[in-house]
Amino acid sequence: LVHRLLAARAAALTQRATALVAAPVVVATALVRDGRVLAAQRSRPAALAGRWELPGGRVEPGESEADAVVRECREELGTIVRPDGRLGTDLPIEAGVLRVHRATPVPGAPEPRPLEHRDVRWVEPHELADLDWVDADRAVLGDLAAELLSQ
Ligand code: 9L3
Ligand code: MG
Repeated sequence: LVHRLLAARAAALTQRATALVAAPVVVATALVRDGRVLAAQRSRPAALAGRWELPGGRVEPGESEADAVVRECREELGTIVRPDGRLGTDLPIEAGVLRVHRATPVPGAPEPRPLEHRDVRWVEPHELADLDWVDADRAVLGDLAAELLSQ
C-alpha cells in the first residue's frame, strides 16, 4: 500500500513538474522613472478591459525574457527600455507563468504612449493601491512599492 501511495505521489509530482516546465512565460515590465512606475490600462479582452497592468506579453520561442521585455515595450508603448533584473517571484496566471522584470527608460527614448492600451500613467508608490490592477499584478505591488521607495 505504501508503495502504491508513493508511486501515485511521484506521478503527481512529475505531472506538476512537466506542467511547470511547459508553462508559457509571460513577462511584465516594471518600468521605473523618477520613483514612479508606468501602469497601463488594458483595452482587451473584455474581461480585463479597464484594469491596470504592468505592460508586457508572451515570450516567443527562442527569445530571452529580457528581449521580450524590450520588444513588448516597443510594440505596446513605442519606447525603448533597458531591462534590469527580476522583481518578485513567479506568479501563476491562466496563460502560464508571469515574471515581472524591472526596467528603466533608455536616455532620449520616446515618452511611452498607449499604442495597444486604453491609457498609460506614471504612478507614485502611495497611489499604487488605488488602481484596479489585474489579479496577477496585484501580487507584486508590495515588492513594487519597496522598489520605488528604495531609490
Ligand atoms: N497578463 C497578466 N498581467 C500582465 C501581462 C502583461 C499579461 N501584466 C496576462 C494577460 C493575458 C496573458 O498574460 O492573459 C498574455 O498577455 P497579453 O499578451 O494579452 O498582454
Ligand atoms: Mg501585452
